[in-house]
Amino acid sequence: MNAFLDQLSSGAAPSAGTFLMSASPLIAEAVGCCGFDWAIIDGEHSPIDTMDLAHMLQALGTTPTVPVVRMAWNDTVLVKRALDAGASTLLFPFVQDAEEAQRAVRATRYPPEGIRGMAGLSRASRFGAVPDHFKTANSRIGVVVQIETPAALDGLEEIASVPGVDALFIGPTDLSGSMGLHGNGAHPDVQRALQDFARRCNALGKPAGTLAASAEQARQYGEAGFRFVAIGSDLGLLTGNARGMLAKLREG
Ligand code: 3PY
Repeated sequence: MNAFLDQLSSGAAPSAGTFLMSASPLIAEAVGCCGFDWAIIDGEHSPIDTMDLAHMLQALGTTPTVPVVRMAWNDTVLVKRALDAGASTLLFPFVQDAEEAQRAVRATRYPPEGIRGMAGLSRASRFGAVPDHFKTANSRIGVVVQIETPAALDGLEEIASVPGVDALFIGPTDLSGSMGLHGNGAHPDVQRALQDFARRCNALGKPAGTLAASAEQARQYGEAGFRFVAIGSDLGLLTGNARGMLAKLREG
């Protein structure tokens, strides 16, 4: 009932995505035409607001790439707006314990399972055209929580066991920051933590995801048991290629 979760349960591991940070529906559509299984519309580290989000969802909706929306924070009001705009899979940054995971899940569910506010005329209900929207919407929502600190790793089993937590994503950069390693996701201690995370998620029967810097690293993460891996971002692909091209030109 949820396109992202369906991919995780049926696709060959790992499924491949990328981050969309440019707040551009045109770029979202272009990326969606490249063959990614899914793309994370990044509401945490970009200027994307709710209207940008609605337009980017419209654009991705014309492509086979499934949208995941990363919230700026685990905030009930922001969740309500993202879901009303038509998001159906949400990624929650910086979830620290089971209570925060529970709060995230509850924000995504209409009563009685949760506290999502009810509005009849939203993109989510096709402006009222989806029959029984309020009764059926809960079963279409996917919740992915992001693990970014040693404390969250300590409580991984409790967080993953919260009903409604469908998958877990480990952020190598923030994890390295909280480990005192200054954003160095490639540090051996961070890489060991990632491997352990994937192993434990698999033991719990929950799909593990992360971010890779390259296709080669994404393949290695797949071998380590990750089920979904983002490779870079629209801005990273653009700036990386631009800098590489100019460096080649200027050394020649
Ligand atoms: C991280 O690597 O910390 C992330 O949050 C991915 O964007």
